[in-house]
Amino acid sequence: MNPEPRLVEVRKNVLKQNDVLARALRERFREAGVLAVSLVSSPGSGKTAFLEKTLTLLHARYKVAALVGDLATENDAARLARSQAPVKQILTGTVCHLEAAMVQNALDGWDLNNLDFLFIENVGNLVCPSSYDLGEDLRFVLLSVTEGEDKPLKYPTIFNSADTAIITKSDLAAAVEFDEAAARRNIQAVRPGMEIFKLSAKTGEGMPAVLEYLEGRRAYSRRESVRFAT
Ligand SMILES: Nc1nc2c(ncn2[C@@H]2O[C@H](COP(=O)(O)OP(=O)(O)O)[C@@H](O)[C@H]2O)c(=O)[nH]1
Ligand SMILES: [Mg+2]
Repeated sequence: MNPEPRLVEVRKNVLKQNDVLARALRERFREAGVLAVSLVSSPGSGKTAFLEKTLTLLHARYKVAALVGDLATENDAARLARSQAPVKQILTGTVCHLEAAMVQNALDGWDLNNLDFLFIENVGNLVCPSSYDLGEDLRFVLLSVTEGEDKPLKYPTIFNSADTAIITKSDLAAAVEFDEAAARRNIQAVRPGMEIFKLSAKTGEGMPAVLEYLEGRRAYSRRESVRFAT
């Protein structure tokens, strides 16, 4: 049998190392009772806008924080910091995704016991982030009404690696003749049974349902960790 090409072997080792770190992060989040939620999408789908709204709305009742990944600039961290929540920018340079080690480093000095929700905005990309587990409890994939209903079919892996889909910029749906039924059908085709939310970070339409979902998920994972620990 031919040995594996060296590139494949190195890539497998990187992913394996990432999985080990991600598992340790997941354990830390569970012990601290924090729900870690990551966001993936193409650039410009509205991850930061959704987070700005979410952090602001949750801030009154919960301790929330965010990490935000980009190749360059601290722009998104500056936008999110307006919500008053602790925010840290992760600059990846030339790397098109976040890795568990970057999340671990960014959390250095943060007391997770002091948090209820940790949001992680991944680098805008529909390919690279799908292979990297960040230890998150929940991964949202965003699809904006302006980018075309066929994206789930073109980029199935990112939809498959996510838990929940969010259709964003619903306020622009009519202007771009967004075919919601087709988008839902395409999401279901690559990830049958996937829960889908639709919202506008601009008008706030659809936000209460997502917040309720997040609160429910946090309550559920806290109950599970208590059950697990006893
Ligand atoms: N009309 C409208 N524009 C939005 C909405 N969400 C984001 N945008 C705009 O879309 C652009 C990209 O949003 P951003 O949050 O930076 O996307 P990201 O790259 O995924 O973080 C910005 O100009 C936002 O103002 C929305 O719900 N409605
Ligand atoms: Mg952003």
